[in-house]
Amino acid sequence: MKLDRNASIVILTGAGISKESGLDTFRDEGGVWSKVRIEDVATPDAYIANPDRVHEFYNMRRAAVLDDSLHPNAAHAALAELEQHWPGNVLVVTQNVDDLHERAGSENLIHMHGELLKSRCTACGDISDCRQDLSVNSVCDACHATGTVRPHIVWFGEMPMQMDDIHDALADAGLFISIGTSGNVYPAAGFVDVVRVAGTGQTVELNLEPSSGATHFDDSRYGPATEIVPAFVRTLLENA
Ligand code: BV8
Repeated sequence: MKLDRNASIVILTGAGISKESGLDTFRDEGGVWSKVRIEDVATPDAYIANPDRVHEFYNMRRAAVLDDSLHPNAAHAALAELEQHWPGNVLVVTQNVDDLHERAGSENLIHMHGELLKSRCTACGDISDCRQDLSVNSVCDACHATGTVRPHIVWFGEMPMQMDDIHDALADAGLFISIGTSGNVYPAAGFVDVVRVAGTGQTVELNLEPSSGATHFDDSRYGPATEIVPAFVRTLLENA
């Protein structure tokens, strides 16, 4: 792959990049959505209907992210190294709500679906770090309201975060890399087409197996992220 050394690179990641760290994906066998229904735990209506159920779901997932046994893997580390050594701009747009990219050293990072380790107050909008269970009895540290603190997560039917910034970056990207995502959830699954329509960027899929959008990519590598991502980053940096 020939790429101008000053080209900007946009990388979309999904649950597959965190799988080898020990976090479940969503749609693989035994994945998150095989245990609970999206309609019961990941929509605004679910939260209104049964906030305790939704808090329980995210408290469990937050505890998994805070577990001492959870660490970034070689794929997260390779993306941080690319950001550090690539001459052009590197942006990671993650659908993941864990903090493994940050812990691996990625700094230019957008959590388009929110973050498990943050909470948001529906009364005053305050966004705070959150490393403990939330419940309907949680009190907002900013406005002191009770029962208004929700997970800072983008549920189905809600607008993902920083979409303008993401679209600006996609329009300028010389290379778009999609890693560890099944290409089922929009608008993230449509980013490859934004780059193709802009006509300036090459597109590559790095995944365990072809995603729903596999045919939209110029190039692809298939295998475990901890193998194919470091190998691909090495190729880019050797040619930089
Ligand atoms: C919105 C919450 C509009 C946090 C999530 C068309 C256009 C626009 C919207 C829609 C549309 N059609 C339908 C919609 C609505 C909906 C949608 O896309 N539904 C789908 C199900 C059809 N989209 C939305 O609602 C979005 N909002 O459009 O708003 C709007 C407009 C104006 C004003 C207001 C609103 C919001 C979407 C965000 C929803 N929240 N999560 C949480 O609980 O985690 S999405 C959920 O799926 C996850 O968060 C995850 O981020 C996301 C994507 O999943 P993946 O990461 O891809 O994981 P998956 O398991 O599917 O795949 C894993 C992949 O990894 C596999 O391919 C596997 O092969 C691979 N893999 C496994 N192991 C490895 C590996 N790869 C490498 N190595 C390995 N070892």
